Amino acid sequence: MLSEDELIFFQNNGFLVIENFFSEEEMECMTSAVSEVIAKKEHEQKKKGFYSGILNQHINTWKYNNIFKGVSLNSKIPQIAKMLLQTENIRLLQDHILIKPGKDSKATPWHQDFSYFPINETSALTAWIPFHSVNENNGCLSYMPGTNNLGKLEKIHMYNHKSPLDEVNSQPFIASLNVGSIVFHHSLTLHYAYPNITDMERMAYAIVYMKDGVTYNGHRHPTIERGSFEKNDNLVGENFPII
Ligand SMILES: O=C(O)CCC(=O)C(=O)O
Repeated sequence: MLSEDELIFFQNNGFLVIENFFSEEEMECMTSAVSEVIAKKEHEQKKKGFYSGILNQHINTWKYNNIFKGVSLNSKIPQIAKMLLQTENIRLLQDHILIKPGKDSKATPWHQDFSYFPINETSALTAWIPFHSVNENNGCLSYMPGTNNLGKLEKIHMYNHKSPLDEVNSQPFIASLNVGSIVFHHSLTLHYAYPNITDMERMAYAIVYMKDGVTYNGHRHPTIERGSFEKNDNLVGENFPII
């Protein structure tokens, strides 16, 4: 499913773009699922908070939308995630629809996803799927190649635009993508999303997988029900389905 060169590329660079990954029908199906999710969530009051102006999200859509359940659990995506994480069993940590508002949105600052995950280990990755072509004008991602091999860098808060790039000696890779593409990135890969300066919202769907056996770091997180896990417990159970 992945070539040896693609695997090596991911190990060395921390991300992998696969073009023409989805057929038109698959994209249409997911696009209609996004509309369903948004219609369902429309009545919910939008909270102005942490990610305001950067990203609006709908988390854990797989729990109530069958299309996203199928895409995240029973598709070629988790099979590729297993190959990239070099493991037989993975678990779904979360999925989310990520909407970058048009016109006045801010960049998503440089960060390593690991800092925001509720896990002690770094063996996790994200599959990121845009619903339109994305580029520097409408919030595409940009990666610092090789940062997946630098370990955990200083935590960059979403509102702290201080650049961690002094620690990094490489040039960003701007992941302009056509519809139908997917990009995978490791939880340690430093990445950024451009502001969306177009009139249209930028819609993407992201799925986060972790290696089976990872443990809870004790921090509050939307996927962890209060009291359900103690620090250092294995993250198992129906909220983290094994694949
Ligand atoms: O979609 C975005 O703007 C940012 C996404 C991101 O940073 C991620 O999925 O890890």
